[in-house]
Amino acid sequence: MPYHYAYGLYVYPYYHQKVNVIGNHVDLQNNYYGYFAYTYNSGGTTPYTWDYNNYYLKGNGTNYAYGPAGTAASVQDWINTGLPGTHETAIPPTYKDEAKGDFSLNVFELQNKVPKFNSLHSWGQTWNDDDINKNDRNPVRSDVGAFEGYMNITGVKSDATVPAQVCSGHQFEGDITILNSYTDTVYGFNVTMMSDRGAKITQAVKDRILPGASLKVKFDEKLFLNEFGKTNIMIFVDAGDDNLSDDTIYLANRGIASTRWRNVYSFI
Ligand SMILES: [Ca+2]
Ligand SMILES: [Ca+2]
Repeated sequence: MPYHYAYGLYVYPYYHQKVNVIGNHVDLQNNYYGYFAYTYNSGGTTPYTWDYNNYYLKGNGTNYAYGPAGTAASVQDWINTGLPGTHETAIPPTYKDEAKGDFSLNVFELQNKVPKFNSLHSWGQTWNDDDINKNDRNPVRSDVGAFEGYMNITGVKSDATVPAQVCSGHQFEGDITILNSYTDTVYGFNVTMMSDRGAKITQAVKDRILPGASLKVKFDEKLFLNEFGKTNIMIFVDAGDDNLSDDTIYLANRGIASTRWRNVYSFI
């Protein structure tokens, strides 16, 4: 294909005043010219919300993007033109089953990332609530690409205990063991511990956890418990994943709140 020109996101709305190009995945390989983004609008950059797209550009003779704010030869150049937002990425994809034509993405960095945007249409349908197969999107932040994938991290247990008597100023040392229930390595998400008295500490998990592996995370900071009496503490995976029901470990002292609570410590 010595003179093959391939277009990724070719969007030529010309006079349209509202243009959303959000959350797409582009794979352009081995082309003479790989036009990964190509757009024009007579209103300049103003009509666009163009962000959260991922571009995989490999083996092209020339990578090229064109828009009202200028041209670009790489994804970073493209961001630098100022037309797109700063969440455009160039993350290599792993597909679920490329040989069988299943191009669902198995990439943690592209999971649950795209925030909801209001529909531009006047007839009031909701925006981006389902994927190309009519499967539900994550209701808060959806995946990049046409297919919504299921990404899950599980809170397994905590070895921490809440003492029976909490004095004002007690410093609680928290930990949580988490399980990577997803098919790609996970990292860079948050864990949080908080009491029902208002104290809260959030910490990023920087270590990489392989699929199926567990990690015990200790909180660097301690939770200050300032009030005497029954204290409930929750420690949870704070990752905005696709299953929020398996994130939280509940700890309590001086009484058991309900049978729904796991790892409850009673010191009556
Ligand atoms: Ca997802
Ligand atoms: Ca989860």
